[in-house]
Amino acid sequence: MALENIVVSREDSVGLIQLNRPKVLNALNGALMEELAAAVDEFDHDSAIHCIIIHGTDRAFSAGADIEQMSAATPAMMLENSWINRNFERLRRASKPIIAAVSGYCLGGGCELAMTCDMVIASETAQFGQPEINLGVIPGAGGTARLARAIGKSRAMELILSGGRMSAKEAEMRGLVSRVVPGELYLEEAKKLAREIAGKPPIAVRFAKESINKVYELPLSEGLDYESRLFYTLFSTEDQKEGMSAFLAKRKPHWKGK
Ligand code: DAK
Repeated sequence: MALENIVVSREDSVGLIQLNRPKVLNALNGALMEELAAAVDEFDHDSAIHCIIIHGTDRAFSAGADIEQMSAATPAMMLENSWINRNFERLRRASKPIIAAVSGYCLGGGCELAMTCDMVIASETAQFGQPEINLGVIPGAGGTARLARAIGKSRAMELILSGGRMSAKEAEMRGLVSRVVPGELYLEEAKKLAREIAGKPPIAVRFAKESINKVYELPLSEGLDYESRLFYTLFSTEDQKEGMSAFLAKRKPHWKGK
């Protein structure tokens, strides 16, 4: 597929996807979402890639869904042609970790995209918000569900109902982002984290991601059971034997992903 809306590259075992509609602040249209989900699928099935980064430009991660594409839509058109939700679901199902490296505007569907990723590294210039209310709608790709879980009901309510924005510093303080770094370093820091994760045993990374995401949605007792089943399963891997033998022998482990 010829890519017109994203740029895909790789650095060793890290897959990079840049949203590439800078003239409209990386507004998410159907074509971009299809390309993005396909690129994530491809990296997810590529055994040489162990971590994925999604980023935009310094000015904007993404200013949300393409308002021009949606403005004349009917409910039937939005439902039938639900390019956002269908493709967000493809991202959510990826087994490899996805880092959102966010700088500048991260609004509406852009904020929902960042929240669909597993971690967010933010530039100090990042601004988060769900301004859909100003357009006569509400967040529709996870904004009300995920933002309230991430930062608490009261602040999510305030942000979504007022259409206001949250600074990177506040997003970090409230747990929406894992780290805020100086503007010129956000992508480098995301790559550093991705390389670190890519150097860990792949099946354990996959299970850790699966467990955190699953358990986040379950009652605690069910979550604990789910986590311990994955934990026990890891004792069937060669990497568990290698990791523990290497520790005892005081040498570096060599992961096989088996
Ligand atoms: N869509 C289309 N174009 C956009 C855009 C967007 N979301 N955001 C910005 N642009 C375009 C602007 O129209 C402008 O184009 P030109 O005039 O140059 O042709 C260009 O990007 C630069 O923007 P500005 O001139 O406005 O730049 P400023 O720095 O002055 O302002 C801004 C930046 C981000 C504050 C402002 O552009 C803005 O307020 N943008 C809209 C932000 C927004 O309302 N985002 C939420 C969109 S609604 C779904 C589920 C969910 C969704 C959709 C479907 N389903 C279940 C199917 C999600 C909906 C949304 O995200």
